Amino acid sequence: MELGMFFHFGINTFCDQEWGKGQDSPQLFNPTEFNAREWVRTAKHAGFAYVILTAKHHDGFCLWPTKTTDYSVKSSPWKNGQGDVVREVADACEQEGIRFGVYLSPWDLHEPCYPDKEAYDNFYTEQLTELLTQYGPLVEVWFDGAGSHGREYDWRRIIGLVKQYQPDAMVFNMGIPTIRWVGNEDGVAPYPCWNTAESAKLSMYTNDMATWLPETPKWVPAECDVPIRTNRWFWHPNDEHTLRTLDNLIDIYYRSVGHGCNLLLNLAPNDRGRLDDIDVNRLNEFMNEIKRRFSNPIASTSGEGDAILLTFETAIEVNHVVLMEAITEGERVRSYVLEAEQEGQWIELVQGSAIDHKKIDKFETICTKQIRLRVTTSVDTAVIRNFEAYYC
Ligand code: FUL
Repeated sequence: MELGMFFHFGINTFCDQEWGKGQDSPQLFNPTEFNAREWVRTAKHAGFAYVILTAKHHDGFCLWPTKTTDYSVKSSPWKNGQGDVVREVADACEQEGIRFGVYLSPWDLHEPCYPDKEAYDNFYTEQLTELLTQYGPLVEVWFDGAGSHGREYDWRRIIGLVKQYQPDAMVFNMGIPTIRWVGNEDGVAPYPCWNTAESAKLSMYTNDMATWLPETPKWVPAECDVPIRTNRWFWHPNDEHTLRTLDNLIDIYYRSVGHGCNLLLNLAPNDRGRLDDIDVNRLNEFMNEIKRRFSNPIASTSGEGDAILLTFETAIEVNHVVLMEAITEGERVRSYVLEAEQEGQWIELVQGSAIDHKKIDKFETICTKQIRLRVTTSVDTAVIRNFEAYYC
């Protein structure tokens, strides 16, 4: 899917803070111009395929009227306690034809039973069941490891519920994950970033590795999460200066999607329940530039085997190649080179290892009539579903 949009919204939005302690009054929650359709349209318009909403962050405040606690929208003045943020965002996603997922923090600073492992497992699984059963198909369930260092939850039961009610949902980084954390909050993947792994970091705040249950599949692609305002997942007043630059976002794209991973970019709705214009404008500027660069290939092809040629009508300037492997067959390519033909000679442009779902290679502009992909190591016949050249 390549592109997902994260929305961090909750009691923190009204308190100028990132991590509430679970003591902020629900009375503060009052997004008077709340507009889920606008959030989702913004994501859709920018070309994003899915949305993840923080149904409950570490402070324990629930954005849906859960039966498990009063610490929720039910106790807020918003819509006289009759509102449901999760419902509105889920419905907007359905209307816009974009997929929807939820973040439910295991760490809960409000819930009095949190220290009692068994009681909290019951509480948490009840919350999760509400989310899994009442809001339509979910694309992903985001289990955040922050704050849970050293804590064992009943993962077998938790994952059992996901499998029972949302068997197609991706599971993020905990229990029996199907998608893993890339290991930083900068939105960038190392290269190569293979889709197979046996572990990943638990969170930003510890060097511990997440303890995955033994039946975790080895195929656990990485998701690169990053906020559009540096180090700000939630909205804060007067911090427009933290908005990432266009160049920074483009670099993030090359190093996440361009390294074969999913990018999960966070936009933080403000205390009126709207997106700030400057964030939306920067997002559109960013995605317009990506579309400008990568919508019109000079030529494209596909094929199988050790050498694939991409031939142009006449000699032309080229400075990018986008490769895509048919990863339904696995990541077979282990190393490759790209070469351009000039006066009968093959000149090396790039050496790479993983191609995976997508690899974006950028190189010095060269004028050529043809480019060749040579797969130098592979574990089986390379299946290249797309090989495109661009001049950006
Ligand atoms: C982290 C959290 O502590 C941050 O607040 C944020 O939710 C980020 C996506 O994950 O672990």
